[in-house]
Parts: sequence; C-alpha cells; structure tokens
Amino acid sequence: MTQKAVMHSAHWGAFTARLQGDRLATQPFQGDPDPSPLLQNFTTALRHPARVTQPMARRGWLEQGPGPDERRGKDEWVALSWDEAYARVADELQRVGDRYGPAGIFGGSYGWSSAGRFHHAQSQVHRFLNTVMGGYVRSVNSYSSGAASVLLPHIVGDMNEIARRGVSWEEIAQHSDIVLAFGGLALKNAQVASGGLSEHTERSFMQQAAQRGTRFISVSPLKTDLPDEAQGEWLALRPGTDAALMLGILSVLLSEKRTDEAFLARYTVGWPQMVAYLRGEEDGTVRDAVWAAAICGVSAAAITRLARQLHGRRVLITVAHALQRAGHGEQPVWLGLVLAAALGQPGLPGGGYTYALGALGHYGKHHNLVSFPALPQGRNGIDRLIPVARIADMLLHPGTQFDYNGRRLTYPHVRLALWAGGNPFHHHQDLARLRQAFCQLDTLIVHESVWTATARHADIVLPATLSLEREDIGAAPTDRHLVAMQPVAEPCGEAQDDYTIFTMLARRLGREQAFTEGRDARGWLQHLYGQLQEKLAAHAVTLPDFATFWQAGVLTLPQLKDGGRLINAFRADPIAAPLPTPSGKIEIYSATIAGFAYPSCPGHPVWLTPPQQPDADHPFWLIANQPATRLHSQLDFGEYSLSGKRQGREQCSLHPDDARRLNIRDGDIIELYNMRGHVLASARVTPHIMPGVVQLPTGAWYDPVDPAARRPLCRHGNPNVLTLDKGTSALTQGCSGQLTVVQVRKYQGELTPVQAFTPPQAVAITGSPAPAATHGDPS
Ligand code: PGD
Repeated sequence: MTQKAVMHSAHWGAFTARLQGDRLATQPFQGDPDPSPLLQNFTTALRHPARVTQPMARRGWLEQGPGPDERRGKDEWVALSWDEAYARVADELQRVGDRYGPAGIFGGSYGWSSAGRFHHAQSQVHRFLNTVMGGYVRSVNSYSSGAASVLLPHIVGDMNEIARRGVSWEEIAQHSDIVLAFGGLALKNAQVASGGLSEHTERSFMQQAAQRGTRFISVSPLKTDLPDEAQGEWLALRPGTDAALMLGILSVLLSEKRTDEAFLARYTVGWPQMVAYLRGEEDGTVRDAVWAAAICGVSAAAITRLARQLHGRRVLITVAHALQRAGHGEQPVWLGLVLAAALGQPGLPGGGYTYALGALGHYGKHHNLVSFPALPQGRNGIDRLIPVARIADMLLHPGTQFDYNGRRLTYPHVRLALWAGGNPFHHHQDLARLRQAFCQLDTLIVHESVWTATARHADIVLPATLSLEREDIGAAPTDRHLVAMQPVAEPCGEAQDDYTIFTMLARRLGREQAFTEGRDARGWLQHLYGQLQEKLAAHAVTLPDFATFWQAGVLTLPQLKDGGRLINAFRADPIAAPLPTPSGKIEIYSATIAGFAYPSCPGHPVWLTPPQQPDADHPFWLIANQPATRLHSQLDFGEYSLSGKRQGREQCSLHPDDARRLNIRDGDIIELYNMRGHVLASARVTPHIMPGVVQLPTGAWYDPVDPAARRPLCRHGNPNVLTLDKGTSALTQGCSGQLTVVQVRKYQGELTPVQAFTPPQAVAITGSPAPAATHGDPS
C-alpha cells in the first residue's frame, strides 16, 4: 500500500490521508472553510485494539445451535476461519429461508455506516437479502426523524423537501429578520451529513446573518444549542414543552389581532379549529400566555413580548429533530408550521417554516442538479415492515398488532437478523429491554469493523473493513463535490468489505450472479459513475471519464440554485401549484389524521402532557442528545472523542444549583438512574443548562458491568440505558430517546475501569461443534 496522501471522505468531511506507521495523518479538503475536528478520530482507528480482526462465533451458538439464548452479550467467543464462517452463515440463512421464508429474516439493519455510496452497508444488506433470499422484513423511517417524516407529508409535504429545500442559508443571511429556532442550531449537528460534507458553511452564514442584523433566538433548555457566531439569545424552557410555548405565542397573536388572516384563509385549512382550541371552546381550557408559562417555564410577559416582536418581521421558524424524538414529538413540529402560517411567512425569502435547519449539514444547502445513483436494491418479495424504532417490540411480541399511520400492522416472527453498518446498542432505547429482545432470535449476524456492544451481542461477527481500507465514491445530494475515496491502508487483520462478504455468501447459496451481476467493487464504481455521466448528459453536462475522475480525486458537480421550491411556487399560485397534501394547502387541521382517531395525535396540533414527567423519585429531566466529539457512536475510541471524556467516562452537564444541593463537584463521578438502569458519568457543572435538567450525550459505547442485569449499570456513560422504548405516538411510532427522567447522585460504589474498547478474547474449544438443529425452538 502506497504511503502517499490520497483523497477520502467521511460523513463529517472530505480530506486527504496519509499513513504514518500505524497512525493516520489527515488534512482537511482545501475547499472546506470550517473543517470538522471529528477528523481527529481517524488518527488511531486503523489498527486500534477495538478492531474486529477475524470472524468470531458465540460459543453457546456454536455448541447448541441457533435458538433463543439468554447468554447473548456475556458468552465466550470462538475464532473461525472465513471458510467456516461462510459455511455456517450460509447454512443458517438457508435453514431460516427454507423454514420461514423472507418473513423470518430481519434486514432493517438501521445505521449510518460510512460515507461511500457503493459500500453503504444497509444498501448491501438489502440487495443481498432481495437478490439471494427473496426479501426480508424491512424497517421504515429513521431514528433521526421518525415522527416528522410521517407527519409532514400529511400537513405540508415530503420531509426532505421541507428540511433540505425549505430555505437556503444564503437567503437567511440576506433576508431573515428573526430566526426562531426551537431546539437551537448547534454546529455539532451541522458538522455531519450522511454521504459526505466537503464544505462546512453554517458558521460563516450565521456570522454573516448576525452582522446584517438577523436575530437568532434559540429555544432550548441548553445554552450551547446556539453557537456564539449567531450572537443570539437563549430562551430557556423546560424540556418537552415547546408545544405549549408555541400555543402561548399563537394565542397572543390571535388575541392582539396580529395573525395574517388573509394568508391563513388562502393558504391553509383548519385555522378555525385551531382558534377554537386556543380559546378553549373544545374543552374549557384557554391556551393563553399564562397557561403556557405555567407549563414551559417562560414567563407570560416574555411570551407576549416575543409574539409581538415576531409580528410584521421576516421570521423563519425551525424545529429541531430533537423535539420530535420524544413522546408526542409530532406536536411541536406541527405547531411550528402553524406559527409560521399565522405570521403569514411561508414562501417568503428567508421566512416561513423549515424543518430541522442545522440538524444536519444537508439542510439549508443547494441541491445537485442530479443525485448520485444508488446501488440497486433488487425486489423485496414480501411487504412486511416495522417503524424502525419498534424493533424490540417486534422481537418481544411477534404476532401482536400495532397502529402506525392509519394502518393496523402485525409484528412478524423474525428468527434471524442480519446487521451491517449500525449499532442498535447505541441507537436504541432501554438497552436492557433491547438485550432481552435480541435474546429471542435464533441467530444474530453482525458485520462490524469494531467491537461495539452490538457485535458483542451477536452470534456471529464478521470483520468488516473501514472505509479507509477500500475504494468507494463519496457523494451526497447536497454536496457539490464528488469524492474518489481511495484506500489508505490494507485491511486490518482478516477484515473484508461487506460486498465481498455478501458475494461469498451468495456464491455458497447459488445466487452469486444475481447479487454481483458479474461486477467486482471497481466494476460497480465504474458502473455507477457511468450512470451519473448519463444523468448529467441529459442536462448537457459532460463529466470526465472514470480514470480521470479517479486520478483527480474530486469533481465539482453542477447544482440547482434556489428556484423550483414547492413552497415558493405554492405562495405564488396555490391553485396552479398546490401542496402535496389532501387539501393542497397547509393543513392546520388534517381530516386524514383526525380520521385515524388516535388520542395521541388528534386532527390539529395540541398540547399533550409528556408520557414521562419528573417526580419525587426522578426529579431531573435527562436530555440525551447528539455528541459533539464523534458521529453517534462511531470511533468513540478516537482521540477527539476520548478528549471529551474524564476518567474515561462521558461528561454529564448539570446546573451549579443542582450540583450544590447534591454535593457534587465538577469532575466527580456521578450516577444517573431510573427504573431501567444506572449510568456513570463525570459531572460537568455549568450555568449553561437549566436547573432541574441534566444532559448526557449519546455515543459512549455501552459498557455494562453485568450485561444480563435487569437494571444494568453502564460505567462508561451510555444514556440509552435510561431512555424509554416507547413510540412517539400511534401515528408515527418514532423513537423517543431524546428525553427521560432520572435521579442523580454522587457515585459511591466501586469504580471499575471502562472495558468498552477492550475486545473479547477468543477461547479454544476442542472438537468441532456442528449442531444441525435449533435449540429452544419447538416449531
Ligand atoms: P452509528 O454509531 O453511526 O449509529 O445510530 P447508528 O446505528 O447509525 O453506527 C454505525 C455503525 O456502523 C458503527 O458501529 C460503525 O462501526 C459501523 N460501520 C461503519 N462503516 C461500516 C461498514 O462499511 N460496514 C459495516 N459492516 N459497518 C460499518 C444513530 C442513531 O441514533 C441516529 S441517526 C439518531 S438521530 C438517534 N439519536 C439519538 C438521540 O439523539 N438520543 C438518543 N437517546 N438516542 C438516539 N439514537 C439514534
């Protein structure tokens, strides 16, 4: 492998990379004005002890065969040759396929994997299961936007249109008077974008806007949700109460006749129902500023002042992903839209409503003229699905019915799950329950580069390469740079890329040609690039040939500018360019949603008491948000991620008043706990958080002292031990991991070292266990 610097790309930026011994030196892409420090997490990644270097199998699975097993997560490991691993995985796929068909296989395999579009692990899993196994039980939506992506099409339009093309940062810098950001605009979130992000521009746009006079107002329990560059204001409110605050603002606008009635009449349906609700005509409760203040903790005077200031200005309302990642998370997403409509702003430059601005580097950006072609997925022979965050419910309650978006569905009885490119023991809630759920499977197969908790709970772990060890193409629909991702190093140990693994399995299962179509990885890259050339040729744009692109490393693609946005066309002529909603207008009242008759999501947005509330036993809100020092759980062992830990533990922020009362000092190890488990963290005492709230980011690798405990103790700081595994509502069934309630105390127990990055050792077993039958599964 050459030691020269090569071009590469990650979800957090493009860069050149050069191997220096076992360490990786990276240089941000020269066109990136504000590179992400997450690049530093690569330095030690290639040869880190946490890498999976050879195929491994769980001893109990090898000895007793597939079947539900309580030992998952605490069993011994046995090393396998690739040959044996392929034989065992292929045999098990064959068994499950023959016996249960595709409905016995879960291929949802949620996760961000890596930036390259060909080796995108989820796409590889889907293509393999479709072309080789005839299909699989799939998952829909995401952990990011499970509630919003289902709600928004009912009330305004497709989420991607609203989030990615609702407004551009240029427009904000030029036109917005006020950006009212529910959930803030933290740069830690905008530093990543799935597929790649070669130019980080949010910081400078915020700076430009602030210099021109845009007033940024961040509504959040955390001050840090707005960067200094925005020179904005922090409006602190109690977690999970944004819907009440929005209703309070609407009520002031209404009572002071500051609503844009002409806009509401022409462009919306349902305003009269909203007015009746605000005035208490439905149930006798008037939702005015005093009512809202009692719920959200912002004074009635401040609510009134804010409402008055919004009136007559160019106002952009944005609602962060975080708000809908909580029980009844649909309501603030919907009310943000209603507020923008009541102010008459949708469709004006720099005004109106945009969903989740700043939550990802994709949002507020321009779109490429054409998108990079996706790896074809083949055809799924069955139509069985779950909303992605309902995985534990499915595994624990097969055959049970559940509601989702107007449909009554039944959880399938899945026997085998194949996971590549995701870390459910990072992304899912209530990890003890998740473990119980995974223990129901006959077999869990995980492709991983590193020994995450998900790999540790598998039956077979197949070592996957890092993107740095293979060729790929980095592309995102909102990134004008196409990156030739060139390999920097040889694969670590026996690691192979997912495509090779699936090719070998497909060969054993007699379906190699269907899976590969006769192409190797380079052949696919050339094929996909050729398709891009064809798409652009239709617009009279000529791309260089593949060899020239590969040699150059980066290519600049043409982009669409601001034109053609759904909401602008709608404002210009709502008859000629209706919205893709049943009424063609913004739906403040949705007859469709009302028709579903879900108490958890009525026909217009409302305030609903959160399913969890602080009480005497659990007096603190816990905010479990995205980390600043890594993407999700990726490369948690990297240098930048480690620099954010103390005594090897994640930091948990709390207010000085709370710290004083609990006798906690900055740097103390504290314990957060509730009925689901216990988590240790290093206390960070800061006034930049509301009293009564603690904040622990996600992404510290789950490190339970006893993985089988009913209420496990994670000594590293994974907040998903504590979060509740319950759908946001019957309408959307999204993940509600953002908020939960906990008690906090100084930790008094034995402090054992974090083991998360120490891989399991293989044990030697004598003889060759070769079970044919399953155990514990009489069917
Ligand atoms: P990652 O850490 O990105 O988390 O959940 P997600 O599962 O996406 O996991 C990706 C895994 O893929 C890593 O373990 C990495 O090693 C592996 N990987 C990378 N490249 C490859 C590859 O090429 N092949 C294979 N086989 N593996 C690869 C993220 C999810 O978490 C998301 S998107 C959100 S928005 C949610 N956020 C929250 C939250 O805010 N609060 C809580 N409490 N919980 C959340 N969970 C969700």
